[in-house]
Amino acid sequence: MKRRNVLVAMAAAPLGAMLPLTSFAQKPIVLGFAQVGAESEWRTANTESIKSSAKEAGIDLKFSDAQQKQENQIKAIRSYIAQKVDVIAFSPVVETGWETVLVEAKNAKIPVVLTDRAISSKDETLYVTFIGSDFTEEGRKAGRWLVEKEKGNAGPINIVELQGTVGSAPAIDRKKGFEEIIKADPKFKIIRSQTGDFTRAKGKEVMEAFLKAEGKKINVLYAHNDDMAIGAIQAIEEAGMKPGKDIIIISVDGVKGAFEAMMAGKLNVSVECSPLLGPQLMSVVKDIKAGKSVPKRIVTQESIFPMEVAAKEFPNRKY
Ligand code: GZL
Repeated sequence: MKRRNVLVAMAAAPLGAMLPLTSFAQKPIVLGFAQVGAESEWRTANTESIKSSAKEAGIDLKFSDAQQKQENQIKAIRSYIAQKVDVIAFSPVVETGWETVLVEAKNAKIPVVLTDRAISSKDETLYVTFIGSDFTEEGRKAGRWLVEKEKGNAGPINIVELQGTVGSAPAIDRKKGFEEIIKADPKFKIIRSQTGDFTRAKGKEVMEAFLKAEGKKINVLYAHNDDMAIGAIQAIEEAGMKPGKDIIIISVDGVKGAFEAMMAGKLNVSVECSPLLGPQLMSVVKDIKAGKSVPKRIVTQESIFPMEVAAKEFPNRKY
């Protein structure tokens, strides 16, 4: 275009068109998230919370599902480093084995946020903050509910336990918190304890084995999540026993499936573990990019839902 025309064209253009675009349209923050998998209702709700919150926050989310395999999560974190994302966040499937890849992220000057589950590394400089529940307290809440429930019963009270994924923070800490409370009274005995890997299918399979081995000796099931408890309920019914009556069932998460089981009288209590971590994660990611300081630990506030309140609480449930 001739010089005159260019000048005329610029004069007519709206002011914004004359400044470099970057001064108006801030480049979106790029967040790489390495999710555990899709093993439970809790995880599905957690993924939904992260994706919808990223969209709402205008954050460009790169998301991966590791099918509960640590090597897949490590691969995803390495790909985010290679893509030079602004922030990396992940829910460590197990507590150990993260130092090498997190040192790579640190050397690449990419801040890391832990959500949902913790790591057991001594080097706290490998991550900015950990946003998630206090799993030990969740285990204590389960134990306290049982102690209260059985206070008039001389015992013995035989408990079978479906543990979460071996080596994961929730499995380790929910066991620890529960045992801390019940060890005060010798009438409580954990007679069988095995992992159901947080899934319904495995929870059912292991409960079938418990029933075959111990049958009517079982008084209580403590499941580290609702999905395993729901699988176990099927096994208990197929064995001709009444879940929630012949066997008292305590679980954790507070997902919709647990409320349905409680309203049907088949589950006695679910300790809440909120998966709705998306909003907190996005606000922390923005704070980190803005250079603000962020607390090392952000604990999600949670409750406990016995079957007696399930019907009233159910309409309020968001996951
Ligand atoms: C807890 C989360 C656990 C849930 C399970 O924060 O890591 O993993 O309790 C899920 O349902 O599979």
